[in-house]
Amino acid sequence: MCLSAMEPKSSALLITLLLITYPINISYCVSPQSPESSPLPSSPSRPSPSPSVHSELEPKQLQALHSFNISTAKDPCFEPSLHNATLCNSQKPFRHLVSLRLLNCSDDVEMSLTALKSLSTLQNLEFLNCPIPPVQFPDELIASLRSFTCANSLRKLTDVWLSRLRNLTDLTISQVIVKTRRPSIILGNMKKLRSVTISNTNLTGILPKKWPLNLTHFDLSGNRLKGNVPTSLTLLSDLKFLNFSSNSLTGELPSSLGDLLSLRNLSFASNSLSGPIPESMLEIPGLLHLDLSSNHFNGTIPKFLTEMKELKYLNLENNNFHGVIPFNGSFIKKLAVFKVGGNSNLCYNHSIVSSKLKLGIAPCDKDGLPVSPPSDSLYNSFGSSDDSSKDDSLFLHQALNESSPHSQAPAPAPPMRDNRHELSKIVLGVAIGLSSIVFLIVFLVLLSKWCG
Ligand SMILES: *[C@@H]1O[C@H](CO)[C@@H](O)[C@H](O)[C@H]1NC(C)=O
Ligand SMILES: *[C@@H]1O[C@H](CO)[C@@H](O)[C@H](O)[C@H]1NC(C)=O
Ligand SMILES: *[C@@H]1O[C@H](CO)[C@@H](O)[C@H](O)[C@H]1NC(C)=O
Ligand SMILES: *[C@@H]1O[C@H](CO)[C@@H](O)[C@H](O)[C@H]1NC(C)=O
Ligand SMILES: *[C@@H]1O[C@H](CO)[C@@H](O)[C@H](O)[C@H]1NC(C)=O
Ligand SMILES: *[C@@H]1O[C@H](CO)[C@@H](O)[C@H](O)[C@H]1NC(C)=O
Ligand SMILES: *[C@@H]1O[C@H](CO)[C@@H](O)[C@H](O)[C@H]1NC(C)=O
Ligand SMILES: *[C@@H]1O[C@H](CO)[C@@H](O)[C@H](O)[C@H]1NC(C)=O
Ligand SMILES: *[C@@H]1O[C@H](CO)[C@@H](O)[C@H](O)[C@H]1NC(C)=O
Ligand SMILES: CC(=O)N[C@H]1CO[C@H](CO)[C@@H](O)[C@@H]1O
Repeated sequence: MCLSAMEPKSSALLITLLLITYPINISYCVSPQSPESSPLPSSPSRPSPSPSVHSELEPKQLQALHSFNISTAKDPCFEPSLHNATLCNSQKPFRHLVSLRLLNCSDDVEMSLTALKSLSTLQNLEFLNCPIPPVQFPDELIASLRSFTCANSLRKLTDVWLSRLRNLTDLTISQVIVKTRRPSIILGNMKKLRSVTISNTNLTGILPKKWPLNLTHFDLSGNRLKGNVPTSLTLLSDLKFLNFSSNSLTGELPSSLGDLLSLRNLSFASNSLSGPIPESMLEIPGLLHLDLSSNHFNGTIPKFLTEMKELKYLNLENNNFHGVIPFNGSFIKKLAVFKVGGNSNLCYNHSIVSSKLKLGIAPCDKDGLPVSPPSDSLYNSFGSSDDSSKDDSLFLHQALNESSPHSQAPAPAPPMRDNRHELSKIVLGVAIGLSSIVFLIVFLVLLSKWCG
């Protein structure tokens, strides 16, 4: 008698199963948050105001700030205005500026050579959203600058103008046109660089063969760079962050890419690169973020990726990879982002990876080839003796395999997804769900009366 309680339960189970298999996600994303930090670098940390209030900013520097429309009503060394950030050293009798950030300035601000000359104690200079015309920097300022940022400012920069800034350790340029035929003109002279961002600048030409060897952060994304990735890039053994995404790079990655032992984040996304993922990459112990999406990479996906303990982000979608992916479900679930869709010859082993993960690729057949996506005719031929379609028979084979004792995964979701069918299925599902809840309640009431 009490066994009949199974019936509503199993229909509820059926509904749950139906609902679980609905979401269609080409990519598997546990946490879809954007991994990017703000494109604008943060300013150096500000020392807390010291009690020596009587030391003030050097008068010529104060005058220069005034000429830039920066309010000097308050001592800029103690109470820097919010919008035009200033940072001073603690020299006596006068303090000097070491850092200046010009943010959202009006386009009529004039920066005279005299004013800039007086600022040659600056080590950091930032222009953020300052559409003023390009300015000429005096030699004294160029000698002192260590860090220069120009984001959506100064309208246009040239390679010759930039190449004068030889003492820089940090260079950030974004959303500005940079005129050059060869990026080596810019980077060739700046031997002390540690961090370079030249992003969204319509930079053209080929990548340099010589690099500043102490680079740790290198971002040339969103430009029009062409040609190969030179092998000499792999000499940058301190490099932690490399982003060459959204350019027009071609050819194969250098086979010595694994020499970049300090690498954490790597992106070559959205180029026209081909060939395999270099085997040497298995040497990179701390790789966290790997994005090779939207290229023409081919070959199989190497198994060593599963041994990368730190890996959190893996995007290989929209390439020409083939064969069986070497990952199991627990590896994939450990990642924050995993994308392999858009590789038509890639497949997953259904006895190792559940079809519930929605990887956007087909399951493999016995020979490690993707089972072609079954067509609507499957449902028509189901039950009929007509078994002429090879694809359909493969799919049936697949469906049988899924329920074998090897596999913990439930039967695969119907692979064809038609919106009209989805809608009517939802309506049906809701109807079944509601009626079984009603049935369950009635049943429980009856049961409690009968048992009590
Ligand atoms: C590096 O990748 C991780 C993981 O995707 C991400 O959280 C982090 O913000 C990235 N770092 C930089 C500097 O982009
Ligand atoms: C600068 O301008 C941007 C965009 O116009 C705005 O979002 C931002 O709040 C401004 N910042 C300041 C400090 O005024
Ligand atoms: C770089 O800095 C050094 C020491 O401060 C200085 O002697 C040299 O002239 C600077 N170089 C340039 C190109 O300004
Ligand atoms: C780069 O060129 C494209 C197309 O010509 C243009 O839409 C874009 O605004 C340019 N980028 C910059 C930073 O001007
Ligand atoms: C590179 O870094 C090393 C070690 O920090 C340092 O000795 C060397 O001077 C740096 N080279 C340049 C060109 O700054
Ligand atoms: C590389 O830069 C692009 C655009 O500038 C950005 O969308 C992407 O997240 C960056 N990738 C990494 C690994 O930082
Ligand atoms: C990968 O592509 C390259 C160049 O496009 C080609 O020469 C090579 O044969 C391809 N390799 C495989 C395994 O498909
Ligand atoms: C999944 O793959 C990882 C890495 O290859 C391995 O360490 C782990 O034992 C595998 N887990 C299962 C359940 O097979
Ligand atoms: C899938 O995995 C099973 C169990 O590890 C293995 O026996 C089978 O050969 C694999 N199939 C393919 C196509 O790699
Ligand atoms: C040179 C410069 O950036 N001056 C700006 C300082 O901030 C004020 C107010 O935000 C702007 O009006 C100035 O143009």
